[in-house]
Amino acid sequence: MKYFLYRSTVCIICFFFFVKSARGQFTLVRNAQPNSGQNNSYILTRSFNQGGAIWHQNQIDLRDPFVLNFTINLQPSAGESGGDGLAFVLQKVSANAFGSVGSGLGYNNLIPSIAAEIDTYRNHNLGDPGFDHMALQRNGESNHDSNLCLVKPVSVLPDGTSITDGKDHLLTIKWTGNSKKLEILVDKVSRIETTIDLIKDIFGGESKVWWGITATTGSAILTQTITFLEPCRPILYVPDAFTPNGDGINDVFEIKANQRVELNMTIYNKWGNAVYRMAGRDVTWNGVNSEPGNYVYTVTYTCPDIPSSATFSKSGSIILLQK
Ligand SMILES: [Ca+2]
Ligand SMILES: [Ca+2]
Repeated sequence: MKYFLYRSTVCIICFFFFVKSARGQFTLVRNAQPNSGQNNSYILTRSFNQGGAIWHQNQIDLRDPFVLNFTINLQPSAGESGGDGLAFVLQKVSANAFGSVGSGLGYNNLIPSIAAEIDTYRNHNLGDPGFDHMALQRNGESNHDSNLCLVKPVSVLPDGTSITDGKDHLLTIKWTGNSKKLEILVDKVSRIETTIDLIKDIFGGESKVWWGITATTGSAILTQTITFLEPCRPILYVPDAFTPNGDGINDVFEIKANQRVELNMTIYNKWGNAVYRMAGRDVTWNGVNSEPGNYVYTVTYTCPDIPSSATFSKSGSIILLQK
């Protein structure tokens, strides 16, 4: 049983490292600069024909669920609408990838990749509609008439007004991991929702990818400021056995997470009957009055502190060993 305890201890150390490294470690590309005085805030463009990108230094694993939140602020020059815009991108090209400035929004020609673009400048040759739009594009193709356009353009803001208003807006990326649902929200309102096997169909079986934001200008100016907020990237650590014999080692079945989560756990016996339920920020089962043998747990969980958090789920088997 020492093995289980040891593994738990290592994982607890992992939690803190993971949480610490989840923010503030971006590689800045081309014109991207820190937004001085603001934590985790970057200005990607501020003049004509610029391009900037921020890529997190740690790849994200698409087998795990996550919710990423950014504040985006697109400020045009006085009296102008501004261009070109930005994109949230997952890519497998490099840690400092960049396409080109102008209409490609910095994600064009990145293969393999998937990009949720926020496009504020109409390019007729790329099928752009006449309003600020969001679309989901595959493999660096910016043209919405291409079959690499996975979700056709919709207005960025739910009310159809322009996002180049110099105000802060919340951009949320939700990925459910195993159930393969990708959702993009703006100001907590869903704009794109699709089911897609990112690992198999986009990244050729690779689950770890670079993630970040690209932004460009061309003949119009936008000051594009991106601030990365605390993410919801819960990883659960669940033992696969416990020994409720009172010796102080692995006496209790306990689910831990790498960040603050709300958990809702149910334990089932081998006949599929629920024998125990517990909800809260820590969930445990002491196995008292239960026979040794195989059990199954299911747990749903969410990040209570993170805007637009999703509810995730996980299940597996547990062995209650002889007392
Ligand atoms: Ca455009
Ligand atoms: Ca477009």
